[in-house]
Amino acid sequence: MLEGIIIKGIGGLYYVKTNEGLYKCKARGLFRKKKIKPLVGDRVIIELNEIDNMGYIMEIEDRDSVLVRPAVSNVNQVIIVFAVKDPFPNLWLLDRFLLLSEKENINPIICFNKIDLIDEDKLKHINGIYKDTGYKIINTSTKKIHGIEKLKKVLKDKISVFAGPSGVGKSSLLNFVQPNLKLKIGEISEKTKRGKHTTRSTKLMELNFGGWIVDTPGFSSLNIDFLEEDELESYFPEIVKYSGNCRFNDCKHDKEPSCAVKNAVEENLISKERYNNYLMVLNEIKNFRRY
Ligand SMILES: Nc1nc2c(ncn2[C@@H]2O[C@H](COP(=O)(O)OP(=O)(O)O)[C@@H](O)[C@H]2O)c(=O)[nH]1
Ligand SMILES: [Mg+2]
Ligand SMILES: [Zn+2]
Repeated sequence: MLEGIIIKGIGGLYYVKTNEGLYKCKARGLFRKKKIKPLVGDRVIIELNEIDNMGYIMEIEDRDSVLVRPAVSNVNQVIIVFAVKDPFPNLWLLDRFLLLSEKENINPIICFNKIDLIDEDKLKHINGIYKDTGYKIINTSTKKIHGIEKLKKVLKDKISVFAGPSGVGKSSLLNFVQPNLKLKIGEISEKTKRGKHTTRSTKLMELNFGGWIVDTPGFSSLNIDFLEEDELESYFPEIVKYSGNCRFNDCKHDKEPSCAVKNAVEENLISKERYNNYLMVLNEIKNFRRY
């Protein structure tokens, strides 16, 4: 019996990293009967078969979390990487990434990369938009080598998913975190390569200072049609902070009078950008619920 973690799964075969090495494993038939599918990220107990030197997954430890896309269990955090410039930061998209992490119950960390491309005032402004969310923010640059140590500290001993649009510097950052990863820089996005290898399997990459990185373009889908109007505010930490003081219990912080959230926006306690994005998502939900 050996303990390990599933780092890759291909066609019913699972690669399990243990203290004694990497083993190709099959899942015990019992799992299939119970309709349990082992996931990358699962902590498992395996038994080795001397004859074919394969392992069998005998037990799967209870999962702390399950991310659907990419399919990984036990993810501790998602590092949402956006460039402050080139490409221009689409904060509306960033907010969607944050929404998804909140929904999946996975701690988001915002990483603003390419800070060498803007001046300090601009950086302060963009950081300020997220100040009241309470999310950890890490400013980085791979050109000026800034923030890499901070990033490493956050990644240590955790399972982290890197998410964010292409071209923001995810691969560059990871290469600085651990040079032997040798990820290709400036790779065209997965989508444009259609035809070649469209289905990339999810894989955990081990960090030599402890921890795991999920090698994937991140959340592949930013569909938010799973959101309900009533729960939306619960995914905006800074809105939750004030919504209890609205006059109406079911206040959506839109056109309602005596709204504590709108007051907080007026007093700069909630950033206008975040509030506007909240309204945009709210309207989107209202629209698709109508059909
Ligand atoms: N100015 C600047 N450019 C960067 C920085 N990090 C990455 N880049 C550049 O941004 C481009 C995209 O980087 P890449 O790591 O492939 O982005 P990915 O698509 O998110 O993995 C490359 O041309 C990198 O050289 C940075 O901190 N500052
Ligand atoms: Mg890349
Ligand atoms: Zn309100």
